[in-house]
Amino acid sequence: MDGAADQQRLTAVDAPAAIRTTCPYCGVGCGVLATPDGRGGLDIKGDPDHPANKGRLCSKGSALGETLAREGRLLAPQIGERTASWDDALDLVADRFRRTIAEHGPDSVAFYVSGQLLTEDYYVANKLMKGFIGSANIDTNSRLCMASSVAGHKRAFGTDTVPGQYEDLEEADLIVLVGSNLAWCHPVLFQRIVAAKAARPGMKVINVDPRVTATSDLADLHLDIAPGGDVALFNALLVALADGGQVDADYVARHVDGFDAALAQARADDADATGLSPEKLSEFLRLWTGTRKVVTIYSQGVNQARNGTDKVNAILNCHLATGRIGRPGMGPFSVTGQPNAMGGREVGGLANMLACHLDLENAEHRAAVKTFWDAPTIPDAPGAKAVDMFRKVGNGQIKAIWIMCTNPAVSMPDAGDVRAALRGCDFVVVSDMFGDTDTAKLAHVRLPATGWAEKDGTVTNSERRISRQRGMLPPPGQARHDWDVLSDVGRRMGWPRAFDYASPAEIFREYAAMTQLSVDFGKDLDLTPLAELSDSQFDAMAPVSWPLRPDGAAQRFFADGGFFTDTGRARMLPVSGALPRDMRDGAAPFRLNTGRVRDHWHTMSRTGMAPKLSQHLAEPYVEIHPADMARLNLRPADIATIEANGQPVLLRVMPSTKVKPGAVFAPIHWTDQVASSAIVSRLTTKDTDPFSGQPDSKGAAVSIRKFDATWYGFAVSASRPNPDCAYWALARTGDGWRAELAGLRAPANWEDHARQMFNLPQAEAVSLIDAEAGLARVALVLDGVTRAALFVAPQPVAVARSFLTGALGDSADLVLPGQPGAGRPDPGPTLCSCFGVGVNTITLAIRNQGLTSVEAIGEALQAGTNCGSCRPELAALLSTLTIPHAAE
Ligand SMILES: Nc1nc2c(c(=O)[nH]1)N[C@H]1C(S)=C(S)[C@@H](COP(=O)(O)OP(=O)(O)OC[C@H]3O[C@@H](n4cnc5c(=O)[nH]c(N)nc54)[C@H](O)[C@@H]3O)O[C@H]1N2
Ligand SMILES: Nc1nc2c(c(=O)[nH]1)N[C@H]1C(S)=C(S)[C@@H](COP(=O)(O)OP(=O)(O)OC[C@H]3O[C@@H](n4cnc5c(=O)[nH]c(N)nc54)[C@H](O)[C@@H]3O)O[C@H]1N2
Ligand code: SF4
Ligand SMILES: [Mo]
Repeated sequence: MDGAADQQRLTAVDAPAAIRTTCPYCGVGCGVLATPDGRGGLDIKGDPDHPANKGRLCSKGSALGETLAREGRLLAPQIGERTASWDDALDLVADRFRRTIAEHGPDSVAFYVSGQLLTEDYYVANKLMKGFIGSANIDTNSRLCMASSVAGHKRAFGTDTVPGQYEDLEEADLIVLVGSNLAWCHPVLFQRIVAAKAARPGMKVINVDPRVTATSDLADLHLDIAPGGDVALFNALLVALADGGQVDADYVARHVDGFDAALAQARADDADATGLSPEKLSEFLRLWTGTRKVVTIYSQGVNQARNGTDKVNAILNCHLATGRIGRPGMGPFSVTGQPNAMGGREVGGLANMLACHLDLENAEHRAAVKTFWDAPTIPDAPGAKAVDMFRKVGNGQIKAIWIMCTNPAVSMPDAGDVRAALRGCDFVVVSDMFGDTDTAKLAHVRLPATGWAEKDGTVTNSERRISRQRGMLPPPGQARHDWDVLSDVGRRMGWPRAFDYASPAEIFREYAAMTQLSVDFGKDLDLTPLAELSDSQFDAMAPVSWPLRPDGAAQRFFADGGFFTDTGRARMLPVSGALPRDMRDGAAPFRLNTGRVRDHWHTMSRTGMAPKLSQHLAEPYVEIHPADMARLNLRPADIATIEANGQPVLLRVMPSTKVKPGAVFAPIHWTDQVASSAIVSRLTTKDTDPFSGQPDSKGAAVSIRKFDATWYGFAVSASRPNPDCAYWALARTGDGWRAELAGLRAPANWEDHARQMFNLPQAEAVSLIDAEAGLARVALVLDGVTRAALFVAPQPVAVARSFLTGALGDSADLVLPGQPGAGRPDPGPTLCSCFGVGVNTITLAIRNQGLTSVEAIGEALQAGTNCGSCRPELAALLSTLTIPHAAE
């Protein structure tokens, strides 16, 4: 194998071999060292040699070992409720697709895929749909994620090119984070910035976000921008750059078109749309105009908006006007969400793209792709973008859909409508690792997919770096790789030669060879040097970023122009900061902003398995400003009914001054598998950006009212409870489950209720019940130990949850008080997931040991010393505890 020393295996004497692979969560693309523990599990560490993370991992990456259980995995194909052979299932899929196409044409079928597929899976899906089925009806959850960035890049650069690399973040003097909660969503990049700022305190960070987040803690300046006000902000900046003599006239003259029109439009704009105080605005302008090395990082607060593409171009305009692009420490930086969002874009996974950054609307590009694939056909019109795709499923224009590696019943806007569309669809196929996702439950055929630890291939991260994911564990049951299943269907549909793939290496070689087309048409994506990799070289492939340079040095784009437009020049675009009317007038009565929490990944199918990741925020919630709570007669920990699209959602009320009055925030992660009614995407709008088709997931108009519970409950149980009440939410614990409960009518007998909910009909009930006061505590005991316990009160239940989640197995008299006995302190809600350290433990240590820094907390308790994801919260806790203390 050409002396390529088994790159992926680091064998130390007497130690099992660690396998190098890549984290399957966010677009940072961290390298992971996974060592089989001999018991079917893996020990997980950060890969010190991976350039993205240099050994770091965040809480989610660190807990990968807790997500490998077979429980819940789909182990065999299913047709309806019956288990089927692969042959039967795939014959059915191929036959139904073929028949539907024959009767109604190729546009009557669709694939809805995912930025979490590996490049090889994605490549085959795209080839099958566009080249052989002959429709462009393949779209992906990247439409909900990166589409506005793609459209903005293409408008300005002529291609979807991210100009910079991660080391620019360390080299910058000013980092502007726009609509990005990097601390929670790209934690390792955030930690890289934290370290750079600690080493160079002169470095400044600005955070542009309507709400205060964990990311704001690092910021020297937080701009509480009005929702959607980002275009006006960057237009104001463009004017300030022009008026302050900061425009790089030479760069613009040589490489940029459209400067005058963009500036004229910016001048016509009203900075009031930013909603910022004049002081904050001028501080922002002062810092940006006065700093040469600026990186502007942006993410879903930019992309997921009705004016998302314009936001992207407003940002790009400022970097183009100043020539601050593609040079060390400078540039716009769209960070990708999913691990392979970038790879999907490279292989043309979106309905309006071709593979290798070629354009579907270009006849020469289409012809070249068709020839390369030796394909019978190639569509000449873009397919349906995600929102339209499900609309067409709903109205019957699309009659068969294959959903792969995504959970649209939870993640699509107006998810209730998407569910109705799938219920009415003639033929729905779902490929997933799990058989009980909300989407899989709506499928006619369920196909078991291998997951992260089992599959092989490549992913491309935010900085265009391609890394290998390597399979380490055997596929459970009959699960198969997505590329393999897609190829099998391609063969069964009648194209045996085109889909005769035996390995991901083979697919990767074909794809790398195909990037010659990109080169031929003068585009950016060139992987041709990798087209000849042998299987073993592919196995051993080290992380590599494109364009490939023999010395492996950082590779940036556009410092000297070289754009991929027809003229070779970039385009600045005139973009208006005027808000669409409904944004200007404010969403009535409340504007719902949605996003992510630190320890969960999307619809939780994997992170929900990890006890460590399920304690930080164990219940779906909505952040509401106290002034709004007063208006709505809501108290802390009440439950609120949030309604839009005719769909009610129940969320726990979390008072917060981090959101503004009139705006509320709710995380996206809870599904019907873990909560009674908490899918926030039921509430979001189908309105999309006109250029990218990306839905506005951050600005739904919702109404809010108190949910009039007559009782509230908290429960712990060794096995999964089966709640029967209006409100419930479940989360894993180290020894079972915890549940938050509330109901409209109390059951007649709490002991019976508990036995039923916990499925422990034989258990002895030890209880304390005060029916008049509405109080009940029931411990269910088997063989002297508590197997489950239920705590009920007429108000939100006040018990020590972190104590109770570890108390199963104790006797009922220890559990029923709901608080730890003397000498056994209550650790409080978990703040550091890696070491399971609670808020109370940290607070006590700060008080008793006089700790004054995050580092000191780490030394005393280990908290914050592994992944560092909780460091912003430790800092916040320190400041709230130490400021009043100092004043005493
Ligand atoms: N822990 C965790 N990490 C993840 C994920 C996860 O599920 N969990 N998912 C990954 C994926 S796929 C993605 S796409 C990324 C997303 O990463 P981010 O984009 O950082 O995450 P979000 O929380 O969706 O939204 C970012 C912020 O946009 C703000 N915002 C809302 N409206 C506006 C506005 O009009 N202007 C501005 N400037 N800001 C606004 C919100 O208040 C929010 O704080 O995270 C990735 N990483
Ligand atoms: N309201 C609102 N909605 C949003 C967003 C928001 O901010 N607000 N964000 C949007 C964004 S940016 C994104 S990226 C989406 C994410 O939304 P989804 O893509 O729907 O969420 P996931 O939970 O990541 O779904 C991935 C599914 O694939 C399965 N899976 C994992 N690995 C494999 C595999 O190798 N093969 C197969 N076949 N299946 C696998 C998992 O079990 C899971 O069911 O949500 C979008 N929706
Ligand atoms: S930052 Fe965390 S979630 Fe993202 S790739 Fe790295 S370890 Fe995985
Ligand atoms: Mo995303």
